[in-house]
Parts: sequence; C-alpha cells; structure tokens
Amino acid sequence: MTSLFAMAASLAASAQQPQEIRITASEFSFKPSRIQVSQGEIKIVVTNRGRFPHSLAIVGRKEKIAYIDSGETQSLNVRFDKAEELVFYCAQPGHRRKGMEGKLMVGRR
Ligand SMILES: [Cu+2]
Repeated sequence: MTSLFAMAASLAASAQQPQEIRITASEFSFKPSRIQVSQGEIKIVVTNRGRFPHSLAIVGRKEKIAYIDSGETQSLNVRFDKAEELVFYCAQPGHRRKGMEGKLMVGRR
C-alpha cells in the first residue's frame, strides 16, 4: 500500500507545470541562443521583437512554430525524454544562415 502511495505522489509530481523558457527573436538572432533545460515537458515561448516574421524549428523534431509575425508571441510545448543537445533555428528563408540558430541542451551537463 505504501508503494502505491509513493507511486501516486511521483505521478503527481511529473504532472507539474512544464518548464518555461522565453526566447526573443529578431534580425537575425535568438536571445538567449544557448538554453539549458531539464528532461520533461518544456514550454518554449518566443516573442518576435524584429520587423520581419520569424519562426522556431528544432532539428530532428516535428514540433515547431511555423510563423511568428512582428510583435507577436507564440508558444510551443515539447517533451524531451533523454539528455541530448539539440539545435533550434528560424526556418524563414535565409535566416538560419544569417545567425538565427541556437543550442538547446537537455539534461544535466
Ligand atoms: Cu527569422
């Protein structure tokens, strides 16, 4: 019985609010461009402070924010189950090449 309670407690803990990270996009960078998160559910909030539309994609993941107009804020929930280092970037034509990319480090270093 005790172990059942312990399991229920840990399930409740894992159902907590996702970690939230906030990123600003502009011409032509993301700030911050290096982000460290723990494994689990992450809410990525991106605000476009630039004049051009931007986006946020993650290499190897289907989830993305396809279009963020100037002045808009959009968010994306993504789950990361293993420790890994991912690259995120803006998928608008030419933007990644001009510097719109960053590193997302999942898990402990
Ligand atoms: Cu862009």
